[in-house]
Amino acid sequence: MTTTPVEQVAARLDDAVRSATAIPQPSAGEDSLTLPLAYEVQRAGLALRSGRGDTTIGVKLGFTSKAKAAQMGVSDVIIGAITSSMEVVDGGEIDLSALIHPRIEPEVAFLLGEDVDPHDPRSVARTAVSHVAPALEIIDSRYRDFAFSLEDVVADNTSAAGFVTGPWTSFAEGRVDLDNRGVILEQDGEPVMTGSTSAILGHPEHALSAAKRMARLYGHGLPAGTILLAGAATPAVPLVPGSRVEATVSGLGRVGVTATGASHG
Ligand code: 0L1
Ligand code: MG
Repeated sequence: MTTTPVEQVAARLDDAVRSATAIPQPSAGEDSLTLPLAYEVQRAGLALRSGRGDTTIGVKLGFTSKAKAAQMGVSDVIIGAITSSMEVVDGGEIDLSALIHPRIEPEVAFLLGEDVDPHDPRSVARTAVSHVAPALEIIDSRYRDFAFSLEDVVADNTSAAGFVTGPWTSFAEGRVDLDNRGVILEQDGEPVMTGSTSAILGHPEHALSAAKRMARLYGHGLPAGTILLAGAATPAVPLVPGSRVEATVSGLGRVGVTATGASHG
């Protein structure tokens, strides 16, 4: 069967996910991508996952911290999808043998209680949020050395590999203040990163309008039930075999996961 260049890159990335084997970056070879094409690759990859019953259940933003955006030389966030197979229960285990060189970062997650129409200016993501939770995101670039261009990482579904959400708090108007909340990331009971929710676009709620804008631009849906990972509050750390990682977001609570097995990296 004839496949397009977009489908070929998507298939290579999908194989990399399923075999937990790093591949060369498209930007390093003849498959160099523009940003719109990179999002097409991302969509094609999600279609392959969906064909295996791995459905999209949310979206995530990347490059939401000024430091990370500056490091990448970009001025806007990126959007990816999180799928059912990526979800790990709070307090549960993540098997590193299915991953390449995983890292973990503390985030804030929102749950949409109502549909958001990315194309309707009257549809406001913030008012559609029903709950908020502390979260952990596991990122695992499918590229060698965890190195990539902006287009490479978009094609790779923004390195999305896993996520854990902690206890959900009702997001009644004005009741949950997410401004400049302290965030601690602990590994085996020892703090390894500290930060603030203000590292997420200045305020995690800014991620809601950003996600709506990016969803409109790049064809993501935001139906009721969507989990929205707003972005990292600290830099990511390597996920060490056997370790227990917990994140605390002041005022929201704790979320944790234990790493089992050994990654391929
Ligand atoms: O979730 C993130 O902030 C990661 C976005 C992609 C960049 C990376 O893999 O570090
Ligand atoms: Mg993240």
